[in-house]
Amino acid sequence: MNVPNQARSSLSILVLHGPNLNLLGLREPGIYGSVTLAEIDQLLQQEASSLSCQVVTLQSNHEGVLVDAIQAARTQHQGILINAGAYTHTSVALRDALAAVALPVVEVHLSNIYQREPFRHHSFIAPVAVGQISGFGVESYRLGLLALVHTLKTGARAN
Ligand code: CA2
Repeated sequence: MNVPNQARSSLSILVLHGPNLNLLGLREPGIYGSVTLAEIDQLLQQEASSLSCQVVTLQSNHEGVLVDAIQAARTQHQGILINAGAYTHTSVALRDALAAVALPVVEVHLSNIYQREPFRHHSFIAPVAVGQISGFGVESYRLGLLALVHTLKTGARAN
């Protein structure tokens, strides 16, 4: 886990990246772009600084590791920003963990999952998230963090 600017703020966000996202910038740049995951994490750290909050990032290819991180977040973080990768479309376990911790969740995707294959159109996470941002590349993460921090600071929800 990457934990800079820790002492700066009491608001802490857990950022979770799911399977294969460690390959970003290294494979298939035509679909997911040329930015690496380390660069995305760096961008989020900078954005967090300007929002006076802290982000802790974790990537895992293992569903159970992500479930453990979500469960642990209950006592360590105030919100979760998640790109669950392919687990978005398959994982009841991640959805149950997110529902159980009851922290505000924002779901993000680099690609527009609704313009892609039909099996990517369903998200198990969307029903337990405050909202979803999909299709803006790296901007999806930045916008997602902004939306999550706004939700936490104002309590704003659309419904
Ligand atoms: O668009 C997204 O952010 C996705 O969550 C990415 C997932 C995909 O399964 C979701 O449907 C949408 C895939 C991440 C795989 O990332 C790679 C990066 C480089 C090379 C290969 C895979």
